[in-house]
This record gives sequence, structure tokens and C-alpha cells, in this order.
Amino acid sequence: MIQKIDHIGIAVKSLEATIPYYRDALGLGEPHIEEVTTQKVRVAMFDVAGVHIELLEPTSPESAIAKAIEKKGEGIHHIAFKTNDVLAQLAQVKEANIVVLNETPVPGAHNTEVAFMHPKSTFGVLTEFCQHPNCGCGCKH
Ligand code: CMX
Repeated sequence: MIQKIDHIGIAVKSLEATIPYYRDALGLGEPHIEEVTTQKVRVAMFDVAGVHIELLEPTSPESAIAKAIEKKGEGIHHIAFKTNDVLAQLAQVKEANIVVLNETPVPGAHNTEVAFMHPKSTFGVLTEFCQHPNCGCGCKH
């Protein structure tokens, strides 16, 4: 079941160049920063009342984010829905003939399990399902 919007992914060339806008100009506070090697990105996450702004900086030219920036420049890249069961969610959209990019969940930021659908089958919006474990880190999911 979809529970809420988990995060909005934004492709950026440089976390260092972008963070001051969100942290200082908007006043969102310090982000949680981590590298997600499986996705070839470095991520900075800002909590906005339980929904995260996820800045994504490519760590390799092979990263989906590097390719997105090359094609379209920086900007909104995807929307992610929090679910308590990614596999069930994938089965549900496949029933509706939506093309999935991951048949099974892969590791995402913050110890999540994630899976994407192809934007050509979701009306131009790259869409992710995201399932959180009980990570116990004190963050607001
Ligand atoms: N939003 C909307 N449309 C997009 C898109 C995006 N972010 N990225 C690509 N597209 C569109 C392109 O504009 C293109 O459309 P046209 O054919 O009309 O020009 C089409 O999708 C291209 O599709 P493709 O050739 O099959 O795929 P690409 O090589 O361009 O890769 C995608 C796109 C979505 C399949 C790839 O980026 C992917 O697998 N993404 C999932 C993983 C990911 O994005 N990881 C990074 C973030 C990870 C994280 O959150 O930690």
C-alpha cells in the first residue's frame, strides 16, 4: 500500500554547490549525506515535514543521474512513494501493464529497498517505490 510521498529526487551537478540554497536560503537545516554505490550517486536529504528533498549528485559518468543531467540539465528527476511492500506494489502496477525497471527491489539511500517504473509508461514521470526498514537512526520516515 502506498503510504505517502517519500521523497522528490533532484538531479544536481554538485551537492556542495546546491546544499546552501536548501540549507541556508530555504532554512531546511543540515541534510543527511550518504553515498549510494549501487545507484552511483551521492545523496543529500532534507526533511520537510516528513517528505524528503533528495539531491542526487552523480559519482560516475555511468550514473543514471549523470545521463539525465547531460540530456536535460539539473532539476526534478523522480518522485518516490513510500510503501510497506515494494514487491506487492510492483505486482499491482504490472497488472496494469506498467513497465518496471526493477523486477525485485534494489538498495536505495537510508537503508531502503527501492524499485523504479519506466517514465514512458508512467506519463513522463520517473516513479519509484521505496520501502524503509526500521533503521533505528532517529530519522523521520
Ligand atoms: N523523467 C522523465 N522522463 C525521463 C527521465 C526522467 N527522469 N529519464 C529519461 N526519461 C525519458 C527520456 O526523456 C526518453 O524519452 P524520449 O524517448 O521521449 O526522448 C526516455 O525516457 C528514454 O528512455 P530509455 O532510453 O529507456 O532510458 P535512459 O537511458 O534515458 O534512462 C531511465 C532513463 C529512467 C530508464 C534510467 O534513468 C533509469 O533506469 N532510472 C532508474 C534508476 C535511477 O534513476 N537511479 C538514480 C536515482 C537513484 C536514487 O534515488 O538513489
